[in-house]
Amino acid sequence: MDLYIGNQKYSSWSFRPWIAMKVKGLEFTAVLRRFDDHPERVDFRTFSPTGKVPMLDNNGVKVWESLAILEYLADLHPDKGFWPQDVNQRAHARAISAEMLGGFGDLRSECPMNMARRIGAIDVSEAVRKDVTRIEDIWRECLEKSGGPFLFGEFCNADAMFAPVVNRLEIYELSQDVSVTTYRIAMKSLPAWQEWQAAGRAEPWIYPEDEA
Ligand SMILES: N[C@@H](CCC(=O)N[C@@H](CS)C(=O)NCC(=O)O)C(=O)O
Repeated sequence: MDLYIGNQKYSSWSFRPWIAMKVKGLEFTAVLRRFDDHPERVDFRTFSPTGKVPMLDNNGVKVWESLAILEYLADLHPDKGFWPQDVNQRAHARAISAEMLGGFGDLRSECPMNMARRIGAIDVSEAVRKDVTRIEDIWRECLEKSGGPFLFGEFCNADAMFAPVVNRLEIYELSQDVSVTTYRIAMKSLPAWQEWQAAGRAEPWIYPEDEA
């Protein structure tokens, strides 16, 4: 199984299925394709129908879109807890994952994920503040109901969908909420998180447009 990903420093959508596959112990090869213009640049459309990453290739079965990949993995491995077992929790996990996929555009565009950035606040718009408040509410409600350490107790696809947001809230100092802090500690203590972060930090490529 091959998972095509972008730069680990910046590619927030790639991070989502990658961390889920690592945490759930799946065997796969991560195929990194850099975004920037360089002499050996591969046109993303040669391997991905949308020209975007992530893209999963399971022996010729191609799945793109981060959330569709996570759904496919849950179908392939119903025993691995990619979604919560309880039907109501599963519905909640899917709802917030879909909200992440389609929403929080201001936060995503003003505050790019960056695994190598030093922590420090930047000026953000009121729209970003609203996104952050909504995320705090989502995480607080989930953690209070489940008791943590992850949104639904055990790590699941909803945690994968919000993983890049954990980085964004930290590096731009966007939240002082206690749920955000406790959730960040749990996420950052995952060996998978540390592996992705180390790889991102080791990348020499800097893209000014992603350096807020
Ligand atoms: N909705 C897509 C978003 C994918 C996406 O925007 N990927 C970015 C990288 S994080 C990309 O491939 N950008 C390359 C480009 O636009 O040329 C998903 O969830 O997978």
